[in-house]
Amino acid sequence: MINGKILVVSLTIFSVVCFLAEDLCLGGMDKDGWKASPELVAKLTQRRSETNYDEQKVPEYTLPDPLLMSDGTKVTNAQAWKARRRPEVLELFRTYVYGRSPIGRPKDMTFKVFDLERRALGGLATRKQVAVSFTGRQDGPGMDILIYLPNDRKKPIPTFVILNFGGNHTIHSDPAIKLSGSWMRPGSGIVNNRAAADSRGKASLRFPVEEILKRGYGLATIYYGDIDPDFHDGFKNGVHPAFDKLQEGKRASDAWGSICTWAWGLSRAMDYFETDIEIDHNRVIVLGHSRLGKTALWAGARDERFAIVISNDSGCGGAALSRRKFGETVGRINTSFPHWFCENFRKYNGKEDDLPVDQHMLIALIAPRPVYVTSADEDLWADPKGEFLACKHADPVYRLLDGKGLGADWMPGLDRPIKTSAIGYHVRSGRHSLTEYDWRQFMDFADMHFLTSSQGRN
Ligand code: GTR
Repeated sequence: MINGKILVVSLTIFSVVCFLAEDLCLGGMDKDGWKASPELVAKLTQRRSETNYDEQKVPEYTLPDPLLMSDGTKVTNAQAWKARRRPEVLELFRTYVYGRSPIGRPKDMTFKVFDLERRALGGLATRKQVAVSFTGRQDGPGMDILIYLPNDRKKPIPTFVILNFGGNHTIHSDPAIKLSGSWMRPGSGIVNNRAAADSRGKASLRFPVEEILKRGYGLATIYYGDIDPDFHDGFKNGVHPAFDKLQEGKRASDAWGSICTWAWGLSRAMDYFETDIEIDHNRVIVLGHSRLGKTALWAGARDERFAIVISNDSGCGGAALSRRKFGETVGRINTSFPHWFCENFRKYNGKEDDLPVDQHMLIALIAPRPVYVTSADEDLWADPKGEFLACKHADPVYRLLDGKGLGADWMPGLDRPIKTSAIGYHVRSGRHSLTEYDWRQFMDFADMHFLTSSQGRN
């Protein structure tokens, strides 16, 4: 009898401890987690009545199982994922979403370091600027990589690589940064002429260069328009004329869209990093904001040389699940930006349920490498919940490969990052932007992973 009582008491204590432990494992998360502000939902719905911002109106959907092969076989071990399912999923994204890029390193590509300053930023950094010619021809397409590396750390340096929207000179007021980045949208009179000297440092709030260097990281950045200007001209500008293979004068329905060209450019930057002994090419973190967040995910998915992948507010065609049709949809994005994806993607305008993939599978392609996804509270266009759910549904692949996934079942509260597992996530206060707060979480996340990696940090 006494033994029975002891058993009941012990079991009760045990379940309370388990309950608390579960709560602790979930980072003390509220099961309700983040929710969009009803006032904001009402305001945005009024502004764009054709767009759904209401969680109640998200349709029922079934996601494709990332661990189910097209032939119906279930993937049950890491070997089958790597050898069969991962290539299959990659191929689906190539064929139906982003398009196909040339394979490997272009054979005539050249790198030229045209600037090397050992005492940049008051001695804090070494600055390098590298001209990349994709075809090795002066008149061919190319890009400039701007690199800062901290001077007070042992080399090689783990480095963030990020595409920028306005030209390399916009990320910092350092007068030695080569002015770059201008193109004209034909017929529209819209000029992206950030090449003007007065735009130096204009985007510096998004690039806390000194803070990054002080934390022991390098920063490499490239103007995305160098690779492919961001407007639709029938794929005549940027890298297209040099690399596109037309079939009977026509582009293939899976020919690369601009997101794929930008991602390809990031891989070419990685080709350079592999030649620079001061950069730790085994610890390169690819990061991007918004359309360039979509790009960072695709770059990290297709190129396993990137050690960590970070998507900031990437939304539709990035981290957000398409099937939720919340905020920006496949039909909307393909209409507003017909040059971003491959032609096949348009077949799914309004038909998201027919897509053979959804964006959780894009995140799964990065496994087991660490990935970090962010959302912003006011950025309902990018569907914060859909971005979180894509992480959650990529989790089975991470768990199959290394036992550590997202480590959370519910969305965390506002400004409560999940950053101690292989999949990191936060929803930050404020708008669609890349902020110092975001960068701090990214550096904490990288610190944690690089410290625990066998190579350690210097
Ligand atoms: C918006 C677009 C989003 C996002 C954003 C950006 O207009 O609808 O998908 O990519 O632009 O890149 O700033």
